Amino acid sequence: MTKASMDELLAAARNGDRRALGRLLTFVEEIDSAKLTDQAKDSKTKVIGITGSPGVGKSSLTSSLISTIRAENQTVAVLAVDPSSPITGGALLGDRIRMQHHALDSGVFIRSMATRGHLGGLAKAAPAVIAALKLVGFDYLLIETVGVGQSEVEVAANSDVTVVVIAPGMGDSIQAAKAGVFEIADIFVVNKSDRDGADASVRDLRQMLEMSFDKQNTPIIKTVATTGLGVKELLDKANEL
Ligand SMILES: Nc1nc2c(ncn2[C@@H]2O[C@H](COP(=O)(O)OP(=O)(O)OP(=O)(O)O)[C@@H](O)[C@H]2O)c(=O)[nH]1
Ligand SMILES: [Mg+2]
Repeated sequence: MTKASMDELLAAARNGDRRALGRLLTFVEEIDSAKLTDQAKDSKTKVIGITGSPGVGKSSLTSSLISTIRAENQTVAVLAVDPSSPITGGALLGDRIRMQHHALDSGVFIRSMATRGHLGGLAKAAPAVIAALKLVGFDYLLIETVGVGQSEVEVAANSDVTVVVIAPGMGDSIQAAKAGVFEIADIFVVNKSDRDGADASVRDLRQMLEMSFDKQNTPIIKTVATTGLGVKELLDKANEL
């Protein structure tokens, strides 16, 4: 594809042409991202990375964030990165089902990517796709990845705000500490706070943060992604940072 036709696709995508946007992203997946990333650096898009262990509710939270963002008449793109691991191999389908009620909304654009063997975290082509979505000018870009080691770091590098999601009773706060997630979390979310143990998780996290060198003030927000409880607070906090 020539530079001219790429610019045409970008222009059409900016005008809300979803088919052009789809083609643009397929194209940018093939090219070197450095130039696009540079072009996108002045973008006003707020990029929120959402990571955490399998099943903590990242997709549900993403879906709830979409509703909250749309209620404020803002536009949002979502990049759901499928870890394509045997454990969470069904994630892509599950995500589609969870998010499909947003599919007909012209202010929402959802793209899934496979990691294609790239070790943990973001797909190799993700930075280019992220840059393209920023260039198109969505108000928000939400990036969901499963937190498996390297991925959190990659999400953080590509996001303005990194949200680390845990759920009560999964030993996650301890895991978070081990995995060095503290380094990259701008906000912790204790999702599934309708379940027992949410307050204990918040306490554990707070205690660990207090012992840390420079993370004492990291916000911890309780959410119930399935009902939307706490999600507006999360979005407001992300906008403050
Ligand atoms: N009780 C309760 N269940 C929730 C909440 N949020 C999500 N769930 C449920 O938890 C399960 C997993 O939710 P997902 O949103 O798919 O979690 P995920 O982190 O995206 O999962 P993977 O993408 O597979 O890593 C689903 O059955 C959700 O309905 C919550 O706040 N409370
Ligand atoms: Mg998911």
